[in-house]
Parts: sequence; structure tokens; C-alpha cells
Amino acid sequence: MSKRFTLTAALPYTNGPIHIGHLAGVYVPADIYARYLRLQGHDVAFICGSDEHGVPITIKAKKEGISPQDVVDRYHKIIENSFKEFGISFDNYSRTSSKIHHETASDFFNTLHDKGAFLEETTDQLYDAEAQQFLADRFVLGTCPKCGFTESYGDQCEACGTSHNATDLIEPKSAISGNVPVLKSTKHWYLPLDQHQEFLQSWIGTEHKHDWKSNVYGQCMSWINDGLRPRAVTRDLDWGIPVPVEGADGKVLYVWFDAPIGYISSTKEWARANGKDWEPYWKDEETTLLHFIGKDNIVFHCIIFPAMLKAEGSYILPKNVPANEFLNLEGQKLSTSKNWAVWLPDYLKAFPDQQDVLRYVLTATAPETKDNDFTWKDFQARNNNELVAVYGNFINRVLVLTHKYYSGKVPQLKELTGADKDVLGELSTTPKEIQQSLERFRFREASQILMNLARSGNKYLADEEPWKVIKTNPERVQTIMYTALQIASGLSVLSEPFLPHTAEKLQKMLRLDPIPSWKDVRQGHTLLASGHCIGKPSLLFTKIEDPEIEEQLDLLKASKKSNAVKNTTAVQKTSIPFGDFSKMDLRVGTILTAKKMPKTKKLLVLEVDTGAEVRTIVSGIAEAYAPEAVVGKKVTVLCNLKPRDLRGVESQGMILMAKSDDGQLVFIQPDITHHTVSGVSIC
Ligand code: B3M
Ligand code: ZN
Repeated sequence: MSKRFTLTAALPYTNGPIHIGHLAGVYVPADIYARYLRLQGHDVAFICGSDEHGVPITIKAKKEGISPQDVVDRYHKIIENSFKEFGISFDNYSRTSSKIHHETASDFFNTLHDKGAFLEETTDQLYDAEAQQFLADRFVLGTCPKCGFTESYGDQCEACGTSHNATDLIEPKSAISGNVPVLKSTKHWYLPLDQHQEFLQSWIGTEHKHDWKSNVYGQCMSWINDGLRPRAVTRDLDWGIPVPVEGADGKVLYVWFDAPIGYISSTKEWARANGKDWEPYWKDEETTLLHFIGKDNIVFHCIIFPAMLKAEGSYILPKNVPANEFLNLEGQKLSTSKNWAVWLPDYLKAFPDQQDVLRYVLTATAPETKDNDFTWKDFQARNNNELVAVYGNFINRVLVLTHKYYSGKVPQLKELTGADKDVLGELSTTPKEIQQSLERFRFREASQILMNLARSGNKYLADEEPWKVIKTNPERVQTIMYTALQIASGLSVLSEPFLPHTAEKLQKMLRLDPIPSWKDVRQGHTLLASGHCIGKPSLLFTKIEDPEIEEQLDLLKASKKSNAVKNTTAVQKTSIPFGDFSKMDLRVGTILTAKKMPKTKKLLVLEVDTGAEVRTIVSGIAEAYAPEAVVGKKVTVLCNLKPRDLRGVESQGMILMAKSDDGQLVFIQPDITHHTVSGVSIC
């Protein structure tokens, strides 16, 4: 039996809010587990914090013209608040920009450095000559050498999860300028994973063959079997923790080196604030260390971080890394850049006080063994058919009838029938069943066992019909209601890990004081004594109507539409110096005449008055505009485009056009504001 548990949940990158995919994959299962362990009376440190280094944050800062610190300050607050709202019960939520983390990560690096655990090597790395910057991690895109995905990052391919070196990419391109990088030599510190190969092979391959999830085990073994290679743990970047050794100016720790150490610094911060010793939580063999992560983080938590911990020498290794697969949204991969997501702050705006509904749906459909799909229709159905119709309905009937028949007082238990014994028996076996599922990290299964108990309670009432029996045998009804009240109390205890807000509300309604323990439920103790007065009932869940769901679907549709426009309007050309731009002679002109170019579909021959002269311009707009529709229009003309011969007519310039949001070809008209045109390219 473990003496204590250290549970970590992946530190979210602080470059945006978090969405349902994060909640489903990492934070809800981790929280269920932490709450469940606490209910068992275990000593638990549930640790997380914001991952505030790394290139995604620098990129976001550049895009918005603010500093990386501004970015992380903003999102740290937003993310921390979302976790609170959704009842994610971290014992500590820290941040990697904190002093304690910088110190802890620097010390860790120094210890490894002093032990000679790194290789120091000067090698050629990708460099953007124009931006004068080395292209680490997300600053470079290219084709993944393993799966052929063309948009792989320098350190990891999001399509196949492989982690690689930026120089492994095929046809790399700078994400800053789009330029092809050059090679430039630079010194870095490498963790020689090849030297840890044998240990990892036996630690994972043999020791954890049977207790790790097959998706996690499989990914690790494929990595190990491919042969491990040294990985750089430093970068030439200006945002991060400075490499704490001499001769490392302008270099910082690789974000994936410092971030997992963030679990340790967050534990230290928590221990300090609570007068505890952090070390047993990380160094005592009797501690169970578990990392809750998404599948894209597997190699870092199962291979690189354990190799770091092992090299340091005084740390324990994780007992398990129950990584989940990905959640899709309405059949499509969740994507931050495409805004294809349900962001937690937005969810709360649409469904205030319904945090548990989302927790429940994400658990019931968790992507545990394979990617899974979140759909709004399913969300509505699970809320209406399970939470409202089963759980909520059962509780409401029990409380309303107790008030109606006994003015809110728990009645006397008379004689138990077979049906009563059956349902009470189910109540006392449910904790064990939930426990067995949770200990195998089967959260979906556990949530359904819980719901089945509510279902049995509901069925019990429907079968026993106290509302009918009250007329003929009021004594029998006392036992029925007593039994149903025990089930309701038990549900409030067993629901706590899954539906913490609901459990609390229900416990208040039942006026449970003290709140019975998990063990009380398992041992079939009386949870609510005869004569106890319960409070007034109020609804735990409310029905979600079609228009609410349609609104969410419309929001997604709008996001899809704006993506389609973005795709056609994304800046695709390399930048030009101002001098090139100023070579253009742009003038406002008026179209005097227009006729179709014979035997063509696309071309109109226009006579345009540019003020100084009348020019003939051949324009490819005939499919969008009839000749008579353009006469008299004011347009923008590029006058010094080299004359071109088009079907025997010399075209002396070009009319500038743009595409509107709905794909229409429109004139750039100097006296009209195109409200519908946004950042489109001139065509
Ligand atoms: N921030 C990646 C992510 O958010 C990374 C996790 C760090 S855990 C130490 O997916
Ligand atoms: Zn790949």
C-alpha cells in the first residue's frame, strides 16, 4: 500500500485559454482520481501549474505586439480561473515563470551538469538569416521524417507524436518569415538518451508491460525500439530559463526540460505554504507518482523526464502514466489555430453553473482507448436523458415525497423486503466497483457504474410506487422512503469525484452532517438516520433545449466559415521591402466603357479614365460582372504594370480587385468602404 500519492496533471501552455479537449484528456480524469484518493483517506499532492516558457508563447507575443510575460500573465489567470470553476481540485497551481521554479530547474540542470550527465556539442542548427534567429521547435515547420506530415514542428510532429530534432525535418521552412533556413553552428547541451536505452527498455518494456495502458506502452516501445538518440535540452532563444553555466549566453533551457521540473517546484511551493516536507512526495519509494497527460506528451513523460530523474539519482519514477487519446469536436480534430474548440470561458457563458454537466459528458465519452468525438447533440442527450431524467429525477422524487409525507423527516425503517435489500445491496457494492474501474484508470466505466446506481434508485421507486401504496399501506412507505433516502445519501458521497458541485449541493439539501465516508457506504452503514430532518429540494439539473444546442452549432459553423476565408486570405507570400511597394503607380480611375472580349469567358475590355489619360485595360472579371454593370465605377488602377498583349489587345494596366468574405470578386473602390472585405489579397 502506498504511503502517499503525487498526482501531476500536464502543465498547460499559457498561450490561450483551455478547451474541452484538455479537460477531457487530462484534468477531469486527474481530478476524479485525486478526489477519489482523498475520499479513501490517502495523503495526496495533486500538482499542476502554468507552462509559461516555450516558443508558442513567444509566437503569440510577437503576433500581438506584447511581451511574453504579458501573454502568460493574462492566460495564467484565465486558465487558473477555469480550473477553479470546473472544480479541478489542485493542491497547488503554480507557474514556471516563478522564482522557485527558475531556481529548481537551474539546480536540477546544474546537478546533471556536475555529474557529467550531458554531452556538450557544437553542431549546425537551422537559422533564419533574415530574422537573425535560430529556429527551434515551433519556429520551424517541415515534413515529418517519420510520417510525412508536412506541417511538423521542429521538436515534435503533431500528426504522429514523434519527437525529433529540427534538423531531421525534410524541407524545413521558418515559421517567422517563411524562408528556407540556413545552417549555423551553435553549442548545446544534450541528454544522451542512448545511454539510458537499456534502462528504459527494461523499466518500461518489462516492468510496465502489463500495468500501463496499451496505447502508452505501445508508443514508448516503438520509440525505444527505433533506438534512442541524444536530445538537446537547451535552445538559442530569449524566453525561458537561462542556461545556468558559463559560456551559455543567449541560451535557455528547452521548455520540455524545465516544464516537468515544474511539477517538482509546484510541490515545493505547496509544501512550503503548508509546513510540509516536499521531498517524500518525490523521493520516497513508498510514494506513488502518477502523471496525467494527453497522448502528445507521452514521450516526454515516459522517456525523457524519467531519464532526467534517473540521471539525477535521488528521485522516484512514475508508477503509471495514464495518457488519454484525443477528443474530437463534431467529427473534426480540435484546433486552437482554427478556433475549432469549445473554450471553457465560452462554455460557462452559455451554460452558467453547469460545470458538472460538462464534467459528466466528458467523462462518459472520454477518449480513453481511442480518439473520441464530442458532439453537442450527445451533450444534450446525456444531460437530458441521464443527469435530468435519471439522477436528478430520482433525487427530486425522494426529497419531494419525504417532505410531502413526513414534513422532511427521515421515516422509521420497518421491515425490509427483497427489493429493499437488493437495492441497498447494490448501494454497498457500488463503491468497490467504482474503485476497481478507477484503479485501472477506466473513468468512463466508473461514471456509468455511478449512473447505474441512480438508475436502480429510480427503478426502485417506479416499482415500489410509494405514491400509490401510501393510500393502502402507509407503514410500508416509511421503509421505501427510508431506503430511497439511503440511496440518495450514498449517491451524494460516491458522486463527489465525478460531480463535485452536485454532490455538495445534494449533501446540503440532505443536511448531511457529518458527511458519510466512502467506507460507510461500502460497509452498508446507515447514512441518514430516522428522525433526521432534510432540507428543501431544488433541481440539480435542468433540461437543455434545442435552441441552446443550435446556438452552439451555429457558433461552430461561423468558425468554420471564417476559417475558410482565412485559408484563402492567409499571408502566403514572402515580405517585400518598402522600396518595392513604392514602385507601384496606383491611381483612381473611372470606367468609361466596357465590352466582352470576343471568344473568351473571362475577359472584359475596359476604357478607364485615370485623370491624366484614357487607358485600355483587359480585366479577367467577365464571369463576375456584366459589361453594363461596371460602366461608371470608380476603381483603383495599377498604371505602371508593363503593358501586356492579351488576345491582340494591349492591356495598359491592371484593375485591383479583392475577394469578399463570401468569395465574391469586388472592386477596390476608393469611395466605398467594403464592410465585407477583411484582409483579403488583391487579385
Ligand atoms: N505544456 C504541452 C501541452 O500543453 C505542455 C505540457 C507540459 S507538462 C510538463 O500539451
Ligand atoms: Zn509525424
